[in-house]
Amino acid sequence: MTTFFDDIAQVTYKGPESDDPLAFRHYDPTEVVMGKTMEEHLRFAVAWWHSFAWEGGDPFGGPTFERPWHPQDDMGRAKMKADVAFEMFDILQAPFFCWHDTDLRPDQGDYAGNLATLEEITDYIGTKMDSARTKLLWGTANMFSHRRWMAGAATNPDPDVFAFAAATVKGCMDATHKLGGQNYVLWGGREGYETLLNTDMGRELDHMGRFLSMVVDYKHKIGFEGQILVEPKPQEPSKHQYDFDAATCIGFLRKYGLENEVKLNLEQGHAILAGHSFEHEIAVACADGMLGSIDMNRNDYQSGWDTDQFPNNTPEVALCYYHILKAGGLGKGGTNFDAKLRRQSIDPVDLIAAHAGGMDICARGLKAAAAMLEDGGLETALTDRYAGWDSAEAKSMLDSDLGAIQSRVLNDGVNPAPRSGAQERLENWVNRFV
Ligand code: XLS
Ligand code: NI
Ligand code: NI
Repeated sequence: MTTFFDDIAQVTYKGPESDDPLAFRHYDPTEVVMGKTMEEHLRFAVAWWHSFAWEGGDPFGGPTFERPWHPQDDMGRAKMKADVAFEMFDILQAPFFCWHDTDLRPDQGDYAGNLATLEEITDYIGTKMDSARTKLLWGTANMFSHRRWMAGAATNPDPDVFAFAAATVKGCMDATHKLGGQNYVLWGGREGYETLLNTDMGRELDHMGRFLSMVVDYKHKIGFEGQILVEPKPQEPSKHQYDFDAATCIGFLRKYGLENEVKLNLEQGHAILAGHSFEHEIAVACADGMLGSIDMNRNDYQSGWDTDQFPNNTPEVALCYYHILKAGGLGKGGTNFDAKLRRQSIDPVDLIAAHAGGMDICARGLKAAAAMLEDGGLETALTDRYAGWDSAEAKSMLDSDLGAIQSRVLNDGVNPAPRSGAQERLENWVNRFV
């Protein structure tokens, strides 16, 4: 046991009337909502990078968090960091966690050293998992921080960097598989460009497609039964990233024949950066059966940065879970808090409060979403809006051609009468639940 979270008791459900600052008011893991417990629906995960590896720096200043496992250049302290992580999982009763290789182990500067330390620390984490309730939602490789990745990983003009990336992903997939991970994620933070003046985009996309095919082949080779997910984000750190948004990723996956093998890990803040809402991104993925998992956070709407704050807006969250529930739920995916403290929130209790609050907001959103679905008002309005397409005549038009349709319009004197979209009535209806 470390002393990091000394005196902080397990966070438990105490109901909406509780004024305990560290209690769940909405997240009761055992409460059944639409046939499943909230724990089964939401599948919360803690992100190792934001909660334990990030030291509180920003572009203008260095670390603000002085944690006992800093500096993070030593295996002993990497293990202490893992000890603290599992103590936090226990306090929160967190069902899952997620990691990048670099969050877990100190950098050794070369591939063999990085692989050896990753194996050592993931063995250590594996023994901790034996006696914990917390499972691995996903693992991933950080192929964007070290300077070797500055011009990309799979899309790097240097084939040796491609090789280093392939070897890195193999090591991370092996570690994810060893720990029983339910997904493996690829986020292409440097897979894009800073300027088109030095970039052969078509070639880079072909390399990225081939790389992802190798990932899929390797998944089958080792019998990994988790999902392979790509995470869209339009920019930051690169000026332009190829996995721009859900629609772009789906097009990319189709181009390289990977649409049945790879799904999407969608993130609220990335949707905002792409000029979308989170529910837009979720709806795009759901329309194609491509929703894999979500990274739940929020951006500051004024700053224009990927600020990765904890979610705290019930109406926004409710509409996201509405689409998720409608599509049948998160499946093997989950709700990963890809969210970090503000750099002034330096106390250990801030970490607990941030997660407890985020879990509560998501639970509240889930309950509102379920109530909306159970009421059925939105669905009825949607069904009514498209009811004209239920007739055999309307359906047959889709197998027809422009000439035949023109004849019918002329013969029958088709002259459609506009109908209200009723947006305000629907918005008012939603507001009854959130
Ligand atoms: C960064 C991404 C990253 C991925 C995992 O913006 O959200 O944290 O989730 O590499
Ligand atoms: Ni992000
Ligand atoms: Ni993310």
